[in-house]
Amino acid sequence: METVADCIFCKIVAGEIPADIVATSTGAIAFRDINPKAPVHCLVIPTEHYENVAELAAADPEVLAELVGLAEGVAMMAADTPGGESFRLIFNNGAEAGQAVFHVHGHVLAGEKLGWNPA
Ligand code: DGP
Repeated sequence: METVADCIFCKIVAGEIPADIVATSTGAIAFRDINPKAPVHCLVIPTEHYENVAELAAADPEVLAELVGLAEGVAMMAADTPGGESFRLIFNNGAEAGQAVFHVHGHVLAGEKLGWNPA
């Protein structure tokens, strides 16, 4: 499996640093964000290292679809909250868009009626 030695998310995949993993699939995992912005705030990541969502989509669209499926599963865990079955899935792509960790990750936000909607 391709990894990047100093990538914090590769270390989470490898079990070298702890994370609250809530779901897994063949090529992806979901774990709670260390700095949650909603009652449910998880990250969905591929187990293999890709820098951003565009790179992942070009290289392995099936794993990108896995990330979406995991995101839906994570959101369903909060289905009995005010947010119901709704969720937001955000990929920051590039530093100027807010990406700080360069192992592609989708932010899954759920568990409340979500505010701020720039789109
Ligand atoms: P972004 O700005 O889109 O690259 O989001 C990076 C997210 O990763 C940010 O919300 C905080 C989270 N994060 C960074 N380091 C760790 C970590 O070691 N563990 C966990 N669970 N989350 C982390």
